[in-house]
Amino acid sequence: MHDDSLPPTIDNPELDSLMLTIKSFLEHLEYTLGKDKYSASRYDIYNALAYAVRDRMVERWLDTQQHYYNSDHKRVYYLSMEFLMGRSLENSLINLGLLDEFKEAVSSLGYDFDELVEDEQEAGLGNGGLGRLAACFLDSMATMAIPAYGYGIRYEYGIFRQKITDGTQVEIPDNWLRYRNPWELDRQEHLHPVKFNGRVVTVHIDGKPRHEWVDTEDVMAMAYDTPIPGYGNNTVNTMRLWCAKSSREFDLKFFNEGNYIRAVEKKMLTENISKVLYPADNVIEGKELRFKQEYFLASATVHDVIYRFKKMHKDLRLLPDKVAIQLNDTHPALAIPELMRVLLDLEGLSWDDAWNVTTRVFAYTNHTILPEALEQWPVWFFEQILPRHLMIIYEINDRFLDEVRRRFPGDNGRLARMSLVEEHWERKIRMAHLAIVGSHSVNGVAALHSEILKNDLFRDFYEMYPERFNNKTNGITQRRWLKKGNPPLSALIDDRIGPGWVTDLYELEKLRPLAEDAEFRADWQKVKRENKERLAAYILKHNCIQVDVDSLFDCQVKRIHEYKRQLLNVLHIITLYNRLKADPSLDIVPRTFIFGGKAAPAYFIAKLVIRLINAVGDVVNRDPDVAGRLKVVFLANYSVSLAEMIFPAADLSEQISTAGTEASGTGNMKFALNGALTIGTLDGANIEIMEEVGRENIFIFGLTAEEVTELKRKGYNPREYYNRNPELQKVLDMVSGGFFSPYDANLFKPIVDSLLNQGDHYLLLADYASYIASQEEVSQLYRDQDEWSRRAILNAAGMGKFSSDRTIAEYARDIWGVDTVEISAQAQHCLHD
Ligand code: 4GP
Repeated sequence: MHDDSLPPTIDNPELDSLMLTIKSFLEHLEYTLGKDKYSASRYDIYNALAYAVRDRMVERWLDTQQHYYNSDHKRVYYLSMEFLMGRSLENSLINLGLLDEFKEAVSSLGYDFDELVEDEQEAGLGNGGLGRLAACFLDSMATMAIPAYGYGIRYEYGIFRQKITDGTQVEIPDNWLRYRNPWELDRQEHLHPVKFNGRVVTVHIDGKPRHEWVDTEDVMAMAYDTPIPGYGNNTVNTMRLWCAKSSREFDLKFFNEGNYIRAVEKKMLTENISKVLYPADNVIEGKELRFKQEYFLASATVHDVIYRFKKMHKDLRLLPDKVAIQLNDTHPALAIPELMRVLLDLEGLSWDDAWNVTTRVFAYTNHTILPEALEQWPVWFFEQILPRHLMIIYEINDRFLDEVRRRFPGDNGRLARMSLVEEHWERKIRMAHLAIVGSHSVNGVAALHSEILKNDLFRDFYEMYPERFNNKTNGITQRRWLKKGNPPLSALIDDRIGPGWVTDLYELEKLRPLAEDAEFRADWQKVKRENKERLAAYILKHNCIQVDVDSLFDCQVKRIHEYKRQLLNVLHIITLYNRLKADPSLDIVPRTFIFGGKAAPAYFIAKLVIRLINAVGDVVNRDPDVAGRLKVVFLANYSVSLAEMIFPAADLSEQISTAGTEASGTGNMKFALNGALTIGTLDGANIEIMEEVGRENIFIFGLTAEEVTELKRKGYNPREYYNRNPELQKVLDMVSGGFFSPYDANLFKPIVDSLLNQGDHYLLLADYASYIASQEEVSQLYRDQDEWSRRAILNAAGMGKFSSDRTIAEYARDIWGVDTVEISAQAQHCLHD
């Protein structure tokens, strides 16, 4: 096929980079995939292109890893049950500085680059904020040349794909590996046995007792590596994901007895461990399989880390000089007793040495204070599945409680509160306590959240170990969330202040004076319009709803959760609808309400809220009385790729959680970076966004975290608000009375019940009036497009702090103690050798 596909210049000895790219693409199509241009499917074309991109990373990757090995710098291991990576093709090309070249190569071969990009199955190995943060951190660590590894699980099925059928969420399995994953390399040689079950025996070696964990059932963890290229440098780091493989192909006993199915059953069951991501965000799944997944990640990773360390060093007491392990929430916290087990039982360290090493290696990040998300595993799980770890945890606890006794004599209440073992009802291990006691650092993810950890959730621990507690306000990578997601805005910014912001987001400060420049504001508005048109076309195609690009795009995209209060947004929509119905000539600012987000499959109320949004949309979108003024759109299957289209098109960013509940939020940062104004509560990182962009450039409403606590303390009665506010009363009566569900009048009753009869836990009614008033201010301002865009520019200009580069720099300096390691440019020369 070469003859009729390649441009004639291919025989020219002066092959330039473009020709190499074309050649590489064609070779992959032919030799890796075994296709020609006649037989290739669109996935083949995409895969050939992806392989060509990966090739350009491989030499830098090998160089980077070789350099880390030779220089023996301290390395960071970021352990996370979730990595919400999104698509890799365009992002890799941007980071490698090859986007234009590859676009040209693709179009010279007659393919449409933008269409090919859409053929990539996104890597959705995460639920929401915590998983996406991990992905942003990988990008920042590579860009800042930090020797770092992401460690996680290679789920065969990522977060489910969401379909909306008759207004209801339907979950479809995400078979993302079906068309192969060109970004990963399987490492058959990196196999670690992970043990489960069995029993513990004590043997005596040189007169000293040693514990051995025997009669275990082992599952092999096999590594799959994905390259993580830094932006504009030669660093390529690694994300290593573990896949469960059976330790034996068949159970010979059953095989010989002729029971073939029983013989392979075991294999299937063990391989289930990496089968599927648990689809719940901010809530624990107390399932045995999830427990096994967590240990699987923890154990395989600890062994890998030690294996790497031992290639260069003998004395494991030096581990903290070379290794920092960050626990992304408590999900991988079993790595603490696992490292203790390895050091004590396999390496023969004393308890004191092992404990010293462990606490200096580990650091723990908390991502939520919601009680339903704090992991506690039944003691009987440990007894059956991890008996040796239970012994170790008990010993950690005994020693820890002795320390508490010494510090706070006679304070039994404190002992019970701080114990690693919860004794009520079923005995359970409190994983957050284990993570705090076993680490040298505990951080929250925004200033308010870290204060709540110290003063409230982990107060006892803060009193005991104040030096461990610190804050690391979250950030996002501007490479994906501005440069890749919003090319027109990136181009405009580059044109005015240069491209320095791509690696130093504080450069956006230079936009501040431009906010006063009418021509710049006009250009800014043009870009926003272009992005709104792109989203409007998507909405028309997928939802068959025509939206007005001149209307205010009012967006709330995130997981559906009661504390995030999508319902409060809906109450506002119904309020506007009622006002228009009461007075059709009312002059209101036209709005398009855009929602996106998945609900955990078993979360009844959250799924009902999705139905309500769609039901309200059905009424509003069809009513001629409000036509041209209100539209409601629920975009199905909110994902990283969809997010990349929504943020650039948004005018208003809804960040309306009950104060004190959203640990940080990161969508809030993505919106503001793309020039949306925020309406929000004083919660999570909203507070710091306000500080950076100025109080006058953000719409703040509602109770503060302190006021929320105070109101609950005094006794909150939602009915008071209902009785006092006729507009609110009407809205709630419509929802509970079946106005939006004429065929099933009681359908939405549970929603109103949760507010009026079950305590309105997230204080929607208390914040309603203030929210509505704030939305009126939003509308007023939107009438003045010039002033609106001035403030939007000031928002983007204030986003410097919210780069994940800043966050990572703080982790590196305060927690990990790692340096940057620049990789020299040899790799590119090799390509041409
Ligand atoms: C999320 C928090 O809800 C969010 O506020 C925060 O920005 C994000 O972590 C990253 O720190 N938590 C989760 C979770 O996603 O599953 O707990």
